[in-house]
Amino acid sequence: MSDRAPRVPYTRPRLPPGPALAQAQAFAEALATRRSIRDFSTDPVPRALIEVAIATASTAPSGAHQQPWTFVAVSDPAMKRRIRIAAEHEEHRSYEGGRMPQQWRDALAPIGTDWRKPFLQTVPWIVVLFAQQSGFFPDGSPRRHYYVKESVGIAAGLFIAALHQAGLSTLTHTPSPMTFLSRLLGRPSHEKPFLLFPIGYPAPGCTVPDLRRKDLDAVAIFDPPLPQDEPELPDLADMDAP
Ligand code: IYR
Repeated sequence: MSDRAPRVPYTRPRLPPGPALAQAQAFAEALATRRSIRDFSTDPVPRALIEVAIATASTAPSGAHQQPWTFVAVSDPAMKRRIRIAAEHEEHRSYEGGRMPQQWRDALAPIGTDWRKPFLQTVPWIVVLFAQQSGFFPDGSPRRHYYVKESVGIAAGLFIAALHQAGLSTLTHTPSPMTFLSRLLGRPSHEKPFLLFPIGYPAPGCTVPDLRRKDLDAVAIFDPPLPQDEPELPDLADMDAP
């Protein structure tokens, strides 16, 4: 097929199982110290740290390698103030205006959140991640994007890990609805706001809820048994026939 991309060799250094496990465990322990915070220090964060975290996020796998994400980084105090006010306006309507069902409020009670989002104004950086529902062919015509939520979700995970590795903290914030961000940040209609990340260092005296993470047993199943009533397998040889 003529449209197939040229291929290049790919190898990785293979560690023996012992060192591999030690390296993987060290990574797991490092990520286990990550927490979402809401009390941010006002200390400045160099732009280069944000840039490298975005570059790391952008290594994520994506549907048809379309990389359907835009990271908008904001340090301008006037823009942060606008974002805070608009977010609090929406959140107030959600928390206090009956837009949030009681069941949802109950689920959030242990976290102790409310409509107030002062950190949006005081953090050194806000990064808003947009999901591109479509993009463009080189001739400028629209090009559909595939598996956008999956792709952007993976990029968000890598972004959070990269920030943590840089000694920074963040919060996966979802002021709802988030449409005000498109207008404020001047994004086109084919991009939808996906997540908002306030980024900085924890403030002195910062606390987090005393949460526990689920054990491996509660989140992983290894080798489930084949179902008893498994039907005969189709003959794959038929599928290769011309
Ligand atoms: N968007 C609201 C509500 C909220 C929802 C969930 I699910 C959370 O884990 C935390 C908050 C807010 O940001 O306060």
